[in-house]
Amino acid sequence: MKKFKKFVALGLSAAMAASALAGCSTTKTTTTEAKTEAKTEAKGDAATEAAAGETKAEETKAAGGSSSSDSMEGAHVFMFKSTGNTFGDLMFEGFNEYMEGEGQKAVYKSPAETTVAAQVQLLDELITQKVASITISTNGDAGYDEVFKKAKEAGIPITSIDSEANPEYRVTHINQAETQDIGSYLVQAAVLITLGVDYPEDGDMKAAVEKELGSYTGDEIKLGVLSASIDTPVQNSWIAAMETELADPVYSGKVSPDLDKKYGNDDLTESTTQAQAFIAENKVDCIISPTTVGIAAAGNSLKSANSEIRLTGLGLPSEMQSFMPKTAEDNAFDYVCPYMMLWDVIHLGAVSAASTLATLDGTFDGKVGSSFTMKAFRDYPEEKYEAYQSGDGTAVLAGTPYIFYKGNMTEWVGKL
Ligand code: RAM
Repeated sequence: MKKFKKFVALGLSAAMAASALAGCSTTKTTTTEAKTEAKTEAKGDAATEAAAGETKAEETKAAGGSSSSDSMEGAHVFMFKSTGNTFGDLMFEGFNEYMEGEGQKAVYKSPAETTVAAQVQLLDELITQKVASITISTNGDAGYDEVFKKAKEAGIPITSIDSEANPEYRVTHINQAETQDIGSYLVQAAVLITLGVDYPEDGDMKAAVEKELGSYTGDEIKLGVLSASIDTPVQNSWIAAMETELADPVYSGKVSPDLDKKYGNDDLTESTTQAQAFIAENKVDCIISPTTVGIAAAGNSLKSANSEIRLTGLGLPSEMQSFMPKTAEDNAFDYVCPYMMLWDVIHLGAVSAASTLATLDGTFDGKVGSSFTMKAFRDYPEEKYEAYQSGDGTAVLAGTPYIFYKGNMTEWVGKL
């Protein structure tokens, strides 16, 4: 019964998102693709470094009709972990569109470096400039208390998205999809890919894993993880969920419960170095990269090295198209990444905008049971979101993971 529900959830969400994303701006997609090609198609080290250098130079960027010199007073700030990350850009696209629709001004502000210190410094400046709200994906669990306290005292609400902020200071956390689902699906996909099994048409990867491992007598399968930073809350929660999945007796003696973990700090150059280390050591069968930067860097490295190591994780179809099958006729195993997953990043950003506006008008306080209504957004109808207990704080669930594989890549490449 549970499996059936999961299959339906995956199927429904893919269909929903396909229609929901039909209205994506083509201009944005073209820019994203061009940037991606420049980054991921960079063959030699020099070219890769040049692309990464460009990203670093891009200190902060303001969008939504404002420039960095404009007044920040009254603006709704969206802060990602660092600049140069399409995932962050797409979340902001949704955030900005929803805010603009409500006559509000949104500003994208992210540090060049993926560190707590760099975010704290920016936050401090923005609070002084009297911004209206802060929506943040954090680079770590600790180190924000002082600056978050300053925001609280100034009456500036903090909402976290993607990577959690301290429950004591945030109104709520906008959770992209169930953490355990993401961790479980990633492990299941990595095992099936290692065994050369296509994404099952019925969507039930766990049943396929049970069947395949039941008759598996080969060497113990070893999985690697190429993550963001060692401190990033969201990636660490997914890694913990992967370890929970691996503790299921179905994997016992067949798949190692120990993940070989490396960290590329969501930086193209560092992620490439770590992917190359996996190739040189040749100890893992499949790399799981739960970051869009890491998976694209690993795709490029594995493809260039013609490595036998396979890849899956959380990726943007537009950034992964050179490393994945394109049509149902393709042999998925001719490519380094036969299938992977993500969720509707643009819609996710819009949910956080709706949450923030409801907080500011006093109708949502982030406590368990408190709710807000998000107006119709693109092809999504109006929807109510309710806060639930999550760790020591609360969260709001924005979506579910979708699988990208040879059967639907063509459709997704232009959308996300
Ligand atoms: C990266 C970021 C982000 C993560 C996605 C999947 O862009 O690390 O935190 O959620 O990938």
